[in-house]
Amino acid sequence: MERRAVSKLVEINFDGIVGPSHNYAGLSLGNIASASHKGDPSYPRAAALQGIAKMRGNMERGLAQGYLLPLPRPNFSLLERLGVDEDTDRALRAAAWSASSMWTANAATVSPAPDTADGRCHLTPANLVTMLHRGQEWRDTQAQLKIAFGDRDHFAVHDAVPPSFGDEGAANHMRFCEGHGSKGVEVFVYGRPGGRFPARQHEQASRAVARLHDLDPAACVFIEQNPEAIEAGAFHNDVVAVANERVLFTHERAFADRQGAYDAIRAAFPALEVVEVPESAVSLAEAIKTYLFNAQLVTLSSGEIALVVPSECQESAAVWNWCENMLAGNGPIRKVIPVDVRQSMANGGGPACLRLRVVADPATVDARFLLDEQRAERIESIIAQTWPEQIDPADIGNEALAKTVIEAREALLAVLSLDELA
Ligand code: SUG
Repeated sequence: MERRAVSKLVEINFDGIVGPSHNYAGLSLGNIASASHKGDPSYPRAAALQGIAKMRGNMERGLAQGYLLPLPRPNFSLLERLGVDEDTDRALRAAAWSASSMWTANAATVSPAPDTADGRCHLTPANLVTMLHRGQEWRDTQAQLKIAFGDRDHFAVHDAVPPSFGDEGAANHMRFCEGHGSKGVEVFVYGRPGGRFPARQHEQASRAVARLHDLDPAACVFIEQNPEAIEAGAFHNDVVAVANERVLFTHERAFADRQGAYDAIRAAFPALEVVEVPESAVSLAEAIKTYLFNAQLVTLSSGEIALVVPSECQESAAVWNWCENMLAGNGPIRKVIPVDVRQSMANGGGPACLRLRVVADPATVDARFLLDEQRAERIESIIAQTWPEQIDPADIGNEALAKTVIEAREALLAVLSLDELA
């Protein structure tokens, strides 16, 4: 009986649906794409449809797919608490309008049931305290997690780790395992402050999450991110490394102590297979520009491992040559699949940023958060009808736009029967 229950565990990717207020406000210091697109017009409808197309693609590949809903924006309570008025700096106002919850890799850290002492899947929302516009997310995110994963026999949803220990969730967390349903080794990657850009993941936050999830200390590894990578724009570790089952796909310069990091993971997980991209083939700068590592590394139903990369990777000779050479060899990654998420990419969010991985039996998850053909069509149709086509930076703060954004989200909640999130 027990064995049968365990075999139902699969990886479900919960993508963030891009919210109707998606815009480019240049809010994230250390995130090069966000800074360089500051002030550009944004296209929320196209952005959200790109996201749905990515989800559909993964669903068609046989992968279990879920989603999380956009959070309520503008956040009037934040505007009030900051005393924002007409003369206030635009960035402060824009924070309350940010659609940044789309990047659900920062929604929470997830420890699947086989890894935890009580045999439940544990989720800790990320406090995201380093950035004002992200720090407003966690309570509303937690409210959704409590509904989606409300079955207490199978899930535990915690409160965020208290400040000042910055926690950015799954973007700085990797899990190694023989199969998603078997016990894994969880790797927490943190940054040390002191550089030009903020180190958004604090070691103490990572350690607190591991304790809260009651993980086996022998199956936890804590690794320092390379300060040079943060300096080059890798504000989260998932910009330079990604893991799936036995495979670590990483840039040579992702970790402060490269060999020490591999050795530490291998000591806890001897089957580790490292696919490392050397600086000589793809520079750190090129990796960050194309987001080669901000890819979804997934196991297809055939058992093959595929890398779902941003289409920007195809436009870089260095990156694409490396991918082609890799496929010509006989390494563990057998397919590279480009997807167009350009609207998200321009704010520093690739395919991996847009999803939160949860290993669970889909039957234990609230079905209103799971994608199927019918829900995909409904979501697309609401987006096509109600999401603003374009937002110019000067529109942020505009009352008519606020009304459009609020109504668009409410229409989506209604069609998914999730009005309790209104
Ligand atoms: O937190 N960008 C997000 C991108 C998050 C990417 N997530 C992962 N790597 N997992 C961030 O920096 C930009 C918003 C703006 O500038 O308008 C932003 O928040």
